[in-house]
Amino acid sequence: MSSAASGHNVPVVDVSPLIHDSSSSSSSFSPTLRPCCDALLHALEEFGFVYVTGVPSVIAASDALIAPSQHLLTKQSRPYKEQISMKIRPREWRGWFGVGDELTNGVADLKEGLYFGVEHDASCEQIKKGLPMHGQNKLPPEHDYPNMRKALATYFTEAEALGAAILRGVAIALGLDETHFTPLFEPTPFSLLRVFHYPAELQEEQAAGSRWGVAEHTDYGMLTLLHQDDVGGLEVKHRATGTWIDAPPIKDTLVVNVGDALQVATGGRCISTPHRVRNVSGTSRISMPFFYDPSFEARLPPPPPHAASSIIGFDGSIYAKLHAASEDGSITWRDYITAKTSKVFPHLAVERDTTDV
Ligand SMILES: O=C(O)CCC(=O)C(=O)O
Repeated sequence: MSSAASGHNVPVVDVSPLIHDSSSSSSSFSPTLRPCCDALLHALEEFGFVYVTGVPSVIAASDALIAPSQHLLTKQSRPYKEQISMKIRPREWRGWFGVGDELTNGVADLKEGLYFGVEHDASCEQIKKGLPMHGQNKLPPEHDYPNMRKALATYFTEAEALGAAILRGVAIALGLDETHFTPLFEPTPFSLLRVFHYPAELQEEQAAGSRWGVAEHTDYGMLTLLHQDDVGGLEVKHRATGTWIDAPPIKDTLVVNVGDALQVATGGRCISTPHRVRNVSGTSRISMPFFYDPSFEARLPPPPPHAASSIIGFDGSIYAKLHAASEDGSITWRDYITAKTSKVFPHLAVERDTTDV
């Protein structure tokens, strides 16, 4: 059933009060700040998704990055893209992957894409220590795509600032200290950015419902900020009714959704909602999800004792199992993310120092 038919639509919230009002005392909050925070929380409680508007600098930065990425994915040959394959130095978890390489819930997706992470200098401590998922982003030659590395860095800065602002809003609406979530992201967030291309010609199996652009899943982290082009195809499961609703493109917005780790961190208040992508438009679709996630060594709070699945979430069993298996009952973002990544690209699995989950 479409969202129009079900009468449920993911809400649109103008988050400019959160961007412009950085006062740290609730007595000096602008009059629009609290209603904005409440509207955000309300959307994340009912849908786990919200469209955010009032973020022109983030939209401009995503436009600057999506244009060259789209050209690279849709116009270049496979051998050209293979020069920056994820299979080169796979531990770094960066570069291009082809259609069918990424699995969602064990099923190969009908999409190709690019993975980017925080940019690390070859001489940095993390690289010297050989930490997984650290490295330099693989980009096409500068003479073909001038300024792409700069556009990438600008987008990371903009998206991380927006992620922090939204979590501040969630904390305020929950009646917590506005910096409640901040320590998880210190010293620096371990964000990941993906650019996906859902080719036009792969629509047949998707129309039949036997394959997906991205199969049903929840996101594992804290917050996802998604730029989608104007093609459409994102579907979100509405918790109260269990129906799939469309999340169509809306100009000058980003789609923001809750991941499993934020669902746990809010005691189940914000919901990590199953979603999926089906491109049956006959046109290529491009999207760019940005995962605003804790620092690599951040300690993650355990799920509350005897947590119901409504708290640990759709895919939160990994989170709960890792906690149960750890000696002191605490796990790091590193434990969690490396457990997750080995499931989506089994052939690129990075080593973990935790027991199998
Ligand atoms: O491409 C999209 O619109 C959504 C992608 C997605 O679901 C994800 O990366 O988790």
